[in-house]
Amino acid sequence: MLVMGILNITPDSFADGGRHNDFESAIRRAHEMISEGVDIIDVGGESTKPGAERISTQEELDRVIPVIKEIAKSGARISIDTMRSEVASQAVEAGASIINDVSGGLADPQMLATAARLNLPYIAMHWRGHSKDMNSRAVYGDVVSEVITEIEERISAALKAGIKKENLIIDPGLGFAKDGEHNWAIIDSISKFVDLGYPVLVGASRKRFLGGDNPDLREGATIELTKRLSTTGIWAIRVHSVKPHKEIISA
Ligand code: PMM
Repeated sequence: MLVMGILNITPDSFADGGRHNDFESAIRRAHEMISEGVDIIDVGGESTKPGAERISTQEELDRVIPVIKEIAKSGARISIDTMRSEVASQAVEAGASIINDVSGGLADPQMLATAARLNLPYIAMHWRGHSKDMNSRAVYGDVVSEVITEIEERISAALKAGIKKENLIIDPGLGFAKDGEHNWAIIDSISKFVDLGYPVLVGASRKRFLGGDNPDLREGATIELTKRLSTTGIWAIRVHSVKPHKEIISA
């Protein structure tokens, strides 16, 4: 199971603030993750936390492109966490080699065709709408079967757009239009997602359903969950801290 390390470049990600300091902090953090054995560094410039407002394409590019260019020099494998095809294209030019789209191609009508043209691994996450009002979409009869059906629809759309089967990765999208009960039901049935025949990425790290209002307190639960997921056949986990996850996987 691979470890994808999160590198969010949003104004609230680094304590010191300011564009230059954000850049320096991001590069420092990337090198730290590399020294800890990270497999993929997931660079994102747009917050998708519940309630988050969107930023402009230019703002997103200004945040991620310089950081990707710099990290790429180290030879690290980089994914770009974006819903925008323009950001995906420029990120790939800058050195990213995986596209991580939390909207599974739903936010930008050009995304699937762009991913097909770029011919790189494409992560399609389960998504029901933008973060601003996603909590109102957390309504399911049977969450597991509905999320699987909706992921299957995205797989069909991706294949139809020309994305190769071997480039497709799926993600159940924990915390995206899902409450705590929904997230746990999906985790309990993660083998059903693995059985779809595509690599599965799971992003649970420090999310609210792991308990507590302070994200730091959710870290222990995240590591426990990684231990549990490490025997399920999933492809990778997306986490904030790299070292403890690497350790628990190899323990
Ligand atoms: N979660 C967040 C952002 N990007 N990408 C994928 N593929 N899966 C996720 O679960 C996911 C993601 C939000 O978490 P963060 O605010 O801690 O980055």
